[in-house]
Amino acid sequence: MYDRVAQSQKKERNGTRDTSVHKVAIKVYFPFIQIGDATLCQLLKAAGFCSENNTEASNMCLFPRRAHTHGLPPVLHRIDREEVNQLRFTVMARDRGQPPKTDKATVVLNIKDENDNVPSIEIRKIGRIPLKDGVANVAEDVLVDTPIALVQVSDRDQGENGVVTCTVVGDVPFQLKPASDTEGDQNKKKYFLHTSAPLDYETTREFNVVIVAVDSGSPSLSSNNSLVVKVGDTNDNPPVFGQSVVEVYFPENNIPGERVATVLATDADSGKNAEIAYSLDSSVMGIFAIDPDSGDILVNTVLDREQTDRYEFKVNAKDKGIPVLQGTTASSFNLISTISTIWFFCV
Ligand SMILES: [Ca+2]
Ligand SMILES: [Ca+2]
Ligand SMILES: [Ca+2]
Ligand SMILES: [Ca+2]
Repeated sequence: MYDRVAQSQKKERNGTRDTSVHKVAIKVYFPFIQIGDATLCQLLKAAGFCSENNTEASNMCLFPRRAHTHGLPPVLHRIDREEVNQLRFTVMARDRGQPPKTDKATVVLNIKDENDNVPSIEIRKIGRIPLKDGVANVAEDVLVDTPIALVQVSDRDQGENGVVTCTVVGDVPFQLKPASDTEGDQNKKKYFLHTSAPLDYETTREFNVVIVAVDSGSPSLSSNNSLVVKVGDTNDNPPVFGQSVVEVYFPENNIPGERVATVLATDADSGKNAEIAYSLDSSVMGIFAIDPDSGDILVNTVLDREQTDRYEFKVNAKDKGIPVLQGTTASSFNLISTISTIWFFCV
């Protein structure tokens, strides 16, 4: 689209209007420099005014050069305001008298904007949060309100057509906050994507964060971009025994090395954070032993009820995370050995 700001001025010569404009050749000039048809057409073609297909210079240009053309000629090529927002040139009219008389006027075409560009959304790495190929890795123990990515939105259109509003879609623990309090270029805005609630790897390991940008054009245009947030595990869960107390009945006069019982603890974390090593109280070392991996409790000696009929000790379960977490504080693991029975507790 275009506006005519100025058009050919009517010219009076020697006080008398020259009405003999029957066969007027029109040539178009860029300011200051008169150029030939070919160059002109190249320039206009670059500006979007010329037909791509017609190789005849005189027919390629915005002005078809028909001598009787009046007013603004048709535009032969789609104009993109985002490429050229104003075109200023000189139109010259020349009659075919001898000697020819000429006149010229400057024409300025201001291209009106249409809302023909959707907002663009870029999501970039920020700080120490790794972000690559649209995937950010965020540890579950980040504080609420931690910025995890930079979001840049822009719109090539003008005015309201380029004013963009940006939001996070859906129920995810993330929100956008403007990167700056000051009102800058409305067509380009920066936001930080923040965490808005605690993350928990054990509950949700991955979020697909969809960001939608809508411009204020009429009708408005929108676009979206997304970021996958992978929540990383941290060692925030201690091992937990399935039973707080285990009771075992075990015969005396046993064979040394026999398995008394097996204890089992679980850990909600992953990897090393969930690998468990079992150990016994030092008070019963030598009498009992435990396999650190399997939790099998073995008796190393021959138990004699008349000597000791009850053993109480704690079993510890520690994970291999950093820092190491241990079984809960209610850790009174009791092994009670009666004459022929053992029962014990796990926590
Ligand atoms: Ca737009
Ligand atoms: Ca536009
Ligand atoms: Ca753990
Ligand atoms: Ca964890």
